[in-house]
Amino acid sequence: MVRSEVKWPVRFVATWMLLASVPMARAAEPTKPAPTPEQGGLASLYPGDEGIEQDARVLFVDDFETGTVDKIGGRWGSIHLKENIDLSGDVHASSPGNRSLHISRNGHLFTHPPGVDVMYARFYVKFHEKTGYIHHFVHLVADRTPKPWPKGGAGETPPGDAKFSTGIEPTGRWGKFSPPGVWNFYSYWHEMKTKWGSVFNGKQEPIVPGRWYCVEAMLKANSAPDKADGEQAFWVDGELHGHFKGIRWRTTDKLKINSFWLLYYNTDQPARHNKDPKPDSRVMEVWFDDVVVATEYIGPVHGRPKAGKKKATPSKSALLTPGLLIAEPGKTGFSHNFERGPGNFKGGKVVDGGVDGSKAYAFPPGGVSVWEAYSVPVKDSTTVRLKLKPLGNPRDVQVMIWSKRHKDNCRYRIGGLEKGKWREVEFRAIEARAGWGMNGPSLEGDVLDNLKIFYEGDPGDRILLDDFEILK
Ligand SMILES: [Ca+2]
Ligand SMILES: [Ca+2]
Repeated sequence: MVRSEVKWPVRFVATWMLLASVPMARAAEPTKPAPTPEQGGLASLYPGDEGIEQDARVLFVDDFETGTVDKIGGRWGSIHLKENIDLSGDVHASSPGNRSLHISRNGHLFTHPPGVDVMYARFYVKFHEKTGYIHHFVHLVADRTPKPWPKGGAGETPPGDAKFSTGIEPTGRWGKFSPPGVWNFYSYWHEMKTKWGSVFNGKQEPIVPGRWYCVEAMLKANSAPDKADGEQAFWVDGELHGHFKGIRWRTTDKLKINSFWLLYYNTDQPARHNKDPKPDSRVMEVWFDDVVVATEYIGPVHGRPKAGKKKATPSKSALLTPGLLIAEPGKTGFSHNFERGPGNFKGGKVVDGGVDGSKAYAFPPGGVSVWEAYSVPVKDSTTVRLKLKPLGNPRDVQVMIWSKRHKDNCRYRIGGLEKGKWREVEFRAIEARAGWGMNGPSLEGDVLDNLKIFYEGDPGDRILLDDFEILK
């Protein structure tokens, strides 16, 4: 389900401001080509990973050597179920450090390196000796309109200009392998085979529970919208275990790989699917370490740091720095606060009870619409921002925008409204898409000059609308 989003959380804003104030180590220019996988990858240039974060080809690093779990969550940008996450002294044999990240049951870290056309992600991982089967695992994601947190989308085929993703995941292959199973890719893109994604099998080598592994996944976008030359590959302990070619991941070069999701997601579903004979005896715990995300092959940690123990360095990450990943909303093209009447808004009426004691516009399930009040060409930066407060319990709140270009309505769904509470809703015009399932073309290249909001509810229900803005 597509969620509407409020503005970035204060915690996140505080984090990037803090990082922005810290002088970052200047990235070294790459002086020679990256070593191939056979030559040991980028890691071979940085014994013990020491200084690897300063390589211009490296996008993000975390060795979990510094900071509390809260601090680590802050530098990634998004942490989920942090009460299940702690730091452990259990490290892999070639670890240059002393700590790893330990997750029990469920949890994740999520970050946004700068958008690229090819991403490599290397991490060390160990599953508990008594691990069960795992539902979903580590993902690389391309998202045209990224948020600080991961979005849902299970069971939805993403439009080719909006999103694609791949997960490097253990699978039991319907009970053929004992937990956690064998590695495979689980991928979502506009040409995937079923609405539940496509599976890419690699070398069917069972993962040994309780043993550390170095896993690396590569995701490479197709070189042009009409070319099916995208790829993905994965390595286990530096050995290539799967390489898949001929994939048309995207239909526009504007869609970049820009998110890394260290995910540990468990439900009882995989135990059922794999007919686990003893699901109650399983211990769902995992350890991660030495995460490096780059534009070239990284490879396992090579040798020891010159200084003995690696000097702890903070990770570098874009952390959704405004303007870096996605065009910032532009100047205000139109705004209306209902203090001087309804303007061109129709379908309801101006009432008291607006934001901060002001006026608002109350509208019934049939909706509020506005026409001929603004005319803004739709670019990536074009943003709709407004505030809503339901007085009842509305269902399926939808924004509908008529597209002259597609001769169809484009839609955007607003979820999570709470009775009696103001909520700021903000979305990009290109997130509105034609078709009931919002899987048609987007408003990109169109002109935004109308909008309607409607919902399901009792005839007497009302939603208050205030502080309506169109940003160019
Ligand atoms: Ca470590
Ligand atoms: Ca107002």
